[in-house]
Amino acid sequence: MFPVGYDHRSIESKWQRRWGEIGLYKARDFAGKPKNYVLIEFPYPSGERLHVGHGRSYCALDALARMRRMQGFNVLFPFGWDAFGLPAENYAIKTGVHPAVTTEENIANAKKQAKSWGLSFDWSREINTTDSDYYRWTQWIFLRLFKEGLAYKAEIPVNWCSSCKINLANEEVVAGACERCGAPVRRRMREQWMLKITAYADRLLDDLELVDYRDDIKQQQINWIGRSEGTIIKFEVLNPGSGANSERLEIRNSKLEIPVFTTRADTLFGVTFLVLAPEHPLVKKITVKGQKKRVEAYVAASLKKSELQRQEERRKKTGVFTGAYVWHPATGEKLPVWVSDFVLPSYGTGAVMAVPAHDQRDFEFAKQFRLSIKEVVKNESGSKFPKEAFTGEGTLVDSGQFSHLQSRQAAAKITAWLKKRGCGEAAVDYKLRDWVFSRQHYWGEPIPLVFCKNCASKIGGGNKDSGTGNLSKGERLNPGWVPVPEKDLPVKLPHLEKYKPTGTGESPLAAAGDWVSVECPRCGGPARRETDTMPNWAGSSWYFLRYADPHNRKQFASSRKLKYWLPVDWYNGGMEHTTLHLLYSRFWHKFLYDLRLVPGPEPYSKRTSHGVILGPDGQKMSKSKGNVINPDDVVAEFGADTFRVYEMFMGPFEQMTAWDPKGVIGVHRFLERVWNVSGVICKQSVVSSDKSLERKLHRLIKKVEEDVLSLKFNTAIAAMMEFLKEVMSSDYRVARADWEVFLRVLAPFAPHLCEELFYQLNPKPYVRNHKFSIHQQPWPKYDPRMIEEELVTIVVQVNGKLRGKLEAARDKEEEKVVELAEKLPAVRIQLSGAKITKTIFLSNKLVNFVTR
Ligand code: ANZ
Ligand code: ZN
Repeated sequence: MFPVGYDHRSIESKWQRRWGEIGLYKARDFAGKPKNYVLIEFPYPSGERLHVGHGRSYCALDALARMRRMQGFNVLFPFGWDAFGLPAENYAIKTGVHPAVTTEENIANAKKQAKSWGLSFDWSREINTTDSDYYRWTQWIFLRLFKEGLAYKAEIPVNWCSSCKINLANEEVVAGACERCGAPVRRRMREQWMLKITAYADRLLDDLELVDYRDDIKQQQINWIGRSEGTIIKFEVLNPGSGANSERLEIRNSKLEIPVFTTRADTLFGVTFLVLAPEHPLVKKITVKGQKKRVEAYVAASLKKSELQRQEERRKKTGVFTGAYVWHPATGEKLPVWVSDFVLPSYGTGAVMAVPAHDQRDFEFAKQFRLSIKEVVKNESGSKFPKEAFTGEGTLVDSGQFSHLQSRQAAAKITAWLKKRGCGEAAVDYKLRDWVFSRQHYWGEPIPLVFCKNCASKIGGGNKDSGTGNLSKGERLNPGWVPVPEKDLPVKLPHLEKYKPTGTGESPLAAAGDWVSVECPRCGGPARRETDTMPNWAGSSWYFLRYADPHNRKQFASSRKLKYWLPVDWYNGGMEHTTLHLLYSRFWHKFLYDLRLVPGPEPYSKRTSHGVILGPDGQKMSKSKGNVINPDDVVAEFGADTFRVYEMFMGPFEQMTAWDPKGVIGVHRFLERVWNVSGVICKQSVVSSDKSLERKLHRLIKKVEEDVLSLKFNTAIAAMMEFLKEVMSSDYRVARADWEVFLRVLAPFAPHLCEELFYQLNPKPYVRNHKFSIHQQPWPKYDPRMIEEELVTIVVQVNGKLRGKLEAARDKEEEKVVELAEKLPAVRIQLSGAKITKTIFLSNKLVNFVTR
């Protein structure tokens, strides 16, 4: 009866079909069991298909999901496609086929792959972010953000690749160059939609305490948010060319001020000039006539540089004088205002008070342009001033009433003093920037807003009678921008044949005249749709919510279902997504939480990341190096179970590991051996297992369970391999029932093989019940008493004469047993004064001391 060889081909397709037919992995809403939501990052369906890196995350979390089901949890383990965005668009551009077509094809192919791996996804909940039934809710959430005043248009620099002729997202700029073509990236100013994620900065930081993320992942979130405490100080601008006191008064009334952000208010008396970022809006306003040309040329040149280039510490400082001056708020001195690209527009206020004696960049700048340097902080040790800036803290000098104070205390006092005079206050600044939420690409969710000139003029004119009272915060913040009514969602992405980037920097949608012209939903007048689309981060910012209720047409998900399934119990994904994606989705979730639309403040209870898989040569896998392992080949040759087990066995889950083809063969042999051993056990009739094997089995159950929950899939598998060896070397002294326990432990890892072998051993329940499966059997319980170490009695002799006995754990190391033996009272007496010449040790049996 028993088939001769392990034929993965027939087994795997057979069981996959059956599991699909009986809906084995369907998650049931409100089932009366504890829920467990296991989530993996959903993939981009690119032309490259799924690779072994996807396999690592999917197979491991699949084993977890399967074990959790056997442990009695109602598991939600869903899957879907993050199908908008650049990868899909790039692929379409490369192949010349419309992204809608290639996306569908790519999904079909990747789905076939994922299915061939035997993953236990609940396919009935599959989602696709490009499906208008899905993105209607992405648009809906955006509109809620807009209405709450968390979306605004701003003129900001965008990264322009002059070779690809497109605007690049920051993450597509690598070391100042375009990620795809390598050409240098220029910065251009453009109006973009922004989302005010900074309004949530503190909560995104503080609530990290509520979650169990791996330490380095938490740290990345903290660094990215980059909270820093300091002072904003306002410097008043003098009228250009002025100097006389009478004119100073005049300007007092004009109130042109330059706010700066500093973490070192204690150095206020050392400020000798101010520096603005080239992008600073005040540059144009304050530059005097005579300096205009020079300043404009400098600003144009710096826009060509990337942020990274600008921050390079060792670069020679460049800059230009605006001709304008500010007053020092404490000393009343006139300070020149310069422009330099080492000041970034996106940090602090985009302007700095330069303290060359105590800031190295300011120091270099002052040297370069012969500006004055004034020392105001001293410290006996550590100062190399005037060779370089002294950046440490110390005692204040030449600082008026604040002299002799220590830095920290001085900073607080100076801040309070400034506040009293209305020219400064304590401030917190974040590295985190608001989220640039528009892209000039075709393949994305349309932003559901229209622009109406008529409405703009009503709001802009400040006419109180025009009924601005019923406007949302968003409309008041963005005059003329009118949301598409919720009942008209989704705003479907029109089918365009010209989907390639236009070369002008505008979205291809701008050319779709019919689609762009609409009636204003507010006043009925002529209006234009927003033609920018959402970034590829949008759809993934809330997809885990949709899985709770993927077919809902009235809401993004029902609150009862959200309450049942959320938060995600365990989320795994790539290390490259542990900053932005995690922050963005946590931000959206918190926003929805504030609207009482989701049950808790955090979306994911636990977050882990898998290590990258390298090619067999230890290099990053890439087509050009020819070291790419195609999972389809592995599955075809060795089967999905081998692929799965190898993906988990190859090394510690969280570490970078090289693919080893020999390792794959080793895993395949292991599974073959499982097959063969099962054949032997099927034929024999051992009623009760060898005691020591039975103990080992119990230990195995415990170990696998613990290892899976702590991401040690590799050691769990090693323990199963070890157990199998023991079975073979102990002459198969395993009862059928115990062997079935072993199969149940292995089932989450090699689901097809174990299902088949379980069936071979127990065909009846399968025949009787079409829905019967090993994957529905309970996870075996280990007996704690069986885990305890087994004790053996060891005889202790001195010169061959029995002097005592001791109990020790089986297989205890020689060294330890001998130590115990020496301590037995009778033995001690015999050994006192004698010299041991030899110690004979028989494992688990005897110790014999030979003396002279
Ligand atoms: C005066 C000063 C004196 C500063 C001194 C430092 C030392 P962190 O700690 O990273 O938050 N700064 C502020 N805005 C900037 C911008 N847009 N581009 C470049 N530099 C900027 O950094 C805060 C410090 O970075 C601020 O404190 C400011 O320089 C500079 F002895 O102000 B400091
Ligand atoms: Zn209107």
